[in-house]
Amino acid sequence: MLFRSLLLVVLVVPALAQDRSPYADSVVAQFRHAWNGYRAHAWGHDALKPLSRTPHDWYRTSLLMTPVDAFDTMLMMGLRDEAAEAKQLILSRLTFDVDAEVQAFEVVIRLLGGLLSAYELDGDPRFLASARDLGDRLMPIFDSPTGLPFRFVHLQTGAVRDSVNNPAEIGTLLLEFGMLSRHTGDPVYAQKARRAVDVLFDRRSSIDLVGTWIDVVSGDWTNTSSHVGGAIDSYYEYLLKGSILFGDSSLRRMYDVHMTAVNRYVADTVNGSLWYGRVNMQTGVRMSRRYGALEAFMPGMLLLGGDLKRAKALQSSGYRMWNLHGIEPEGLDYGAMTVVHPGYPLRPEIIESAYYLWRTTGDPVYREMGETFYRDLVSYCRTDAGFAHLKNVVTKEKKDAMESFFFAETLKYLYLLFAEKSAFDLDAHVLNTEAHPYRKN
Ligand code: DMJ
Repeated sequence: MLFRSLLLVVLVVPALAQDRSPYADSVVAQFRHAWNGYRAHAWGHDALKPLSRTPHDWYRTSLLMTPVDAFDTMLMMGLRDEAAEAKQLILSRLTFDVDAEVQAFEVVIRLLGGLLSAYELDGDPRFLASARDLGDRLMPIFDSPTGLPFRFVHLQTGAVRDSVNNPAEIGTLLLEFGMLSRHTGDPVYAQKARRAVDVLFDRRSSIDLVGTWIDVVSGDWTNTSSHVGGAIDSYYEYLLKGSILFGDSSLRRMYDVHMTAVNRYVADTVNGSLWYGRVNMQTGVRMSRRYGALEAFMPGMLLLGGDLKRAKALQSSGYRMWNLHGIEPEGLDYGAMTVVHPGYPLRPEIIESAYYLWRTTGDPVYREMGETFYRDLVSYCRTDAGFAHLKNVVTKEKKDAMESFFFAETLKYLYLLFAEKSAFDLDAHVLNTEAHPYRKN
């Protein structure tokens, strides 16, 4: 009997690793449901408010956040009609010649990233022209005395503001500006983004950590809390992904310098479970035991960087965090196992990590985790017109918002987790921090 079960495992597990789970089609149906809500109630706007069924725009004029973010997911899911209508909307209506002061990071990862991947996947040069126009309008952010970018720029006047910026918003321009240079042949975009990263790296502390806020005019840190959550997270992610996408070993060395310090000071083991909390960047002294939905990207990044052991351990901790209330909170005190920030804005990171782990190990436990995430999302967040954020993961009270990254990332990673491996050639691509794929060469 034991022999038969073992034989079954040996025969079935490798086959399963290639299989498409029935959940894949179910995720596509949920994507359609959310897109139909956007179509019916928010067409041409940035996003749908799924409870009031009204549109939401970030600025005075819509920049089509949802269609641009959603387009490559549609192509991956084989939703040809939806992709055709999204393409038509984007190419006929999207303009960056608007009276708006935008947050560079957000438009870079969602719009510049979405347009670049649309260009690679679809081939229409109008996507690249639009990406270049946006890139040119963003360039004034780099005109600071240090070369570190400002946070906001006016798309028509080029006026910049907010000299205090953070590592994530400084470092997470590397892939998009690098790809813009690759596709246009103009090196200036890559050079500016790379210089910003070099300057930031040089501002690291003597123990090789970065803080949360830095003044781009003086180069001084204004907040010295060091962690792997929002405001720092994708700086580390882009050092690693930049090294892979551009074959740049110096970026890999920078990543390794930081990860050695992060694993020494920021990593924290409580009752045998691995977490990453908050410490002072200069001393390494622990400031708090906070982990959350954003930090949950970390297992995926650790895995991509070759650290399978920590990736698995941290994903198990994240899964405990999720199961505490049946859906993960924005902030958890992992010492007391209590919620400190109760919202859930449909974030993808824990699913992204499950995808990388599944894709690499083929261990069914990661698909099972994904099934839990998926079922809970549908149970608690689905509405008649789409999916809604939760104000509170304990009470499950909803909030009237559906971020565009729900289409770009959350549903894409769920789909890829359940689809057959060949649905997307991860080995040939790097996914940006918004899950937009770029070809390695
Ligand atoms: C996305 O816009 C990106 O993944 C970003 O790096 C972090 N926040 C959201 C998703 O949670």
